[in-house]
Amino acid sequence: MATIARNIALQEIREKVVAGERLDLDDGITLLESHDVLELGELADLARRQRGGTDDVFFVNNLYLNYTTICRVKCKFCAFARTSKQADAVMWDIPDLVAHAQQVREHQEFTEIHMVGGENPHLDFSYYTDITRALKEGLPGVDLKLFTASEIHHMTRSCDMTHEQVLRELIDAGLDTLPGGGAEVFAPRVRKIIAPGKEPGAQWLETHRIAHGLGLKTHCTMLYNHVETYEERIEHLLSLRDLQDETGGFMAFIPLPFHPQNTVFERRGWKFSTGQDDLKMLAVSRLMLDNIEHVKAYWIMISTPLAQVGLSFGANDIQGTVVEEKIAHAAGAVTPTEEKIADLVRVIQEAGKIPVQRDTFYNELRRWDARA
Ligand code: V47
Repeated sequence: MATIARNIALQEIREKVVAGERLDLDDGITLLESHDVLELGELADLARRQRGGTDDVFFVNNLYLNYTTICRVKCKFCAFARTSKQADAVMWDIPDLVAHAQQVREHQEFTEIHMVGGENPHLDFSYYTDITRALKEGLPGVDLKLFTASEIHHMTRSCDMTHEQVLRELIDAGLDTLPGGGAEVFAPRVRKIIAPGKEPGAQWLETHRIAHGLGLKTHCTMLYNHVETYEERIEHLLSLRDLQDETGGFMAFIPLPFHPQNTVFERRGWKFSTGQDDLKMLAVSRLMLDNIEHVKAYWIMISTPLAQVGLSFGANDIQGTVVEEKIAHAAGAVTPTEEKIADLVRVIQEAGKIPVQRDTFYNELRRWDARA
């Protein structure tokens, strides 16, 4: 689009945002095509405030666990998965994993465990319910955010149960919420290239629909910066927005930039995302997802300095302390694997915002005053 036409289109979008009108596919594409990242940030922040957003910025004290790295799917973007024959494949015994989490808790009072693994073909369904129950009993008061929709789908196939049955049994064992992983990009064209062995995007959405129907609040993501077009990014966001209209079950959206190192795509010369694209994705997500309250600037994948700037581009959550992140680090993330609470607080305060430590469900646990 020529510059003048783009400026007119952006002006029309601004008018819609000011009037509180919903943005459509063309608006989303126009926003992504714009290089005026400051305008996008300002619009996103305006939209966030218009919908009741304040200066509060949330974070959670959380522990990441990966019960296995063994996965049958072989997604081309993934540097984390292993086959069971690889020497560095990981498969945790349940008591050892619980003991490990308990040890960490002796010096870090995390309130959430975020645990994902892979589509491991060697596990019975009882492993998943047993590990959930063991974590719940061994770590009282800790919210359990376990298993992506893709893992839930894998359980249904390997154990011949419906999604509802699997989710009911996991909830009964202590599951509190689903993380947003596995969504990637819903467009069949993209999935066929980057994740041909994964369930279709429609199934990912259906699994969350069922989870919401059972009373679970969940998370959603999009993996960008690979083969997808701007149109496919926006269509993905609109699918999430439609489901949210229907169920109201998503608590937060997290844009995830693809990291190419140690993946098939690295050998094809693919690059890490740039800061401009990361900020655009935060702003455009906030603008398009007018019905999802929280947008996370995931410092693990975009760096802490950029996540801080992201707080002026529509994000209102900086995710967490994240002890022991492995998925992004297997693919070349150069960020630390953990941030201390004091550091997150400083980053938020220096952005002119108010740090609020939350639990998984955005209940406030502690609030810091704005810096004088
Ligand atoms: O589904 C895998 C992505 C996801 C790579 O729910 C990669 O609050 C970049 O879903 N480069 C798992 N990304 C992580 C995830 C997540 C993260 C933070 C918060 C939440 C939440 C969820 O990571 C996968 C995939 O989309 N991923 N490989 C890679 N090379």
